[in-house]
Amino acid sequence: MTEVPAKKKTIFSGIQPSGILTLGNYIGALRNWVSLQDSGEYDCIYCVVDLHALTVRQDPAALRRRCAETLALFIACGLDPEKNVMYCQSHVPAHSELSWLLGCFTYMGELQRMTQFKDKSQKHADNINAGLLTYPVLMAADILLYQSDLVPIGADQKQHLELARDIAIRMNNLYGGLFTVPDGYFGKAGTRVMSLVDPTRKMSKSDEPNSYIAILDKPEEIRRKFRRAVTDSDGEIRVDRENKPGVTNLLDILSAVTGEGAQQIADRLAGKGYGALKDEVAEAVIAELAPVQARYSEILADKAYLEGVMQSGAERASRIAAKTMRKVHKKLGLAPYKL
Ligand code: ATP
Ligand code: LTN
Repeated sequence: MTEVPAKKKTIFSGIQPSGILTLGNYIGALRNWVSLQDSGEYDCIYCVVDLHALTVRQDPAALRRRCAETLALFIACGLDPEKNVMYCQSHVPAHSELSWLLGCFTYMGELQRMTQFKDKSQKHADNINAGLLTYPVLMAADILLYQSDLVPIGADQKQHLELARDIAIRMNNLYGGLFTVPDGYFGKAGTRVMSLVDPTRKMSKSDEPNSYIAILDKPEEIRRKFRRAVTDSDGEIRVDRENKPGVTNLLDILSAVTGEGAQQIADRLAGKGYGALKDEVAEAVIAELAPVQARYSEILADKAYLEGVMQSGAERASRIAAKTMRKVHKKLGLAPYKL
């Protein structure tokens, strides 16, 4: 008897094309996505979530460009479009459609207490649009559409994933067996890369350029940004997250890139000045990013290839999504139709 291979678990994750991807995105997300792909244990779906990016004002030309660039960067970081489904969210209309349906099963109170909604409402006080409030519903749609088992995310997205689970459980109770209830998948602890300007905040692509290292920054720029990174005035290289967030962040970055323990690096560099640490981090990051940058230029130059990847990714995603949508239509009682 031939054995039927067990169905692999489905992984889904997304990144907003809201800016140039940073070293934080690379260490905290992309690099982990590549290891998940390489493990061969999962069916992975990686999405450029352009609809989410529209919750804050975007320049249309820049947004259009960044979608393709973000996909090119996925590939440059080592994600293989043959092994994973990779595409742009807006190319699969089922995301928006399911988002509407899930919204009818989500309570205002649940959305209003989301930390990200409160933060972003403060940050964009002149544009507190409904999309900012319903952002987590669209994210739940992304995840539930593919019956995802695992969702690799940073700690900041935990609350949103909890909500996706609550919506799935609520609808499963009402209609029976609609959605897989997803679990979060958190990479190694301590891989939160902090801002170079304010090391108590996370490095973020929508912050000012000096606060982040972009994956595509030139070596000279990387050296300059690390050289001016905020540290402290006691001059001692040691791991101390509370009192020395700047120095600890540099040690963590170096550790994440080289694999040497942060404590070990601190011991090795003890007695040296911050300049030595900054130079070492800069050179290690430059070496880590060099091959990614080289591949990126090649991929971006081949427009036809990139368009093909986008197109076939969207087609593969649409086929999986259509299965869930048929089930949802049927169970919710929407009138049957044939296309
Ligand atoms: P924005 O600044 O637009 O809010 P962002 O830079 O915070 O964006 P996202 O697109 O929200 O990035 O996140 C994409 C993925 O990268 C998420 O899984 C997130 O956890 C991870 N990530 C983002 N910034 C960091 C960071 N500084 N350290 C570790 N992981 C990060
Ligand atoms: N909200 C996430 C991006 C995101 C996402 C998703 C992540 C949108 N949809 C689905 C995982 C699964 C963020 O800001 N990092």
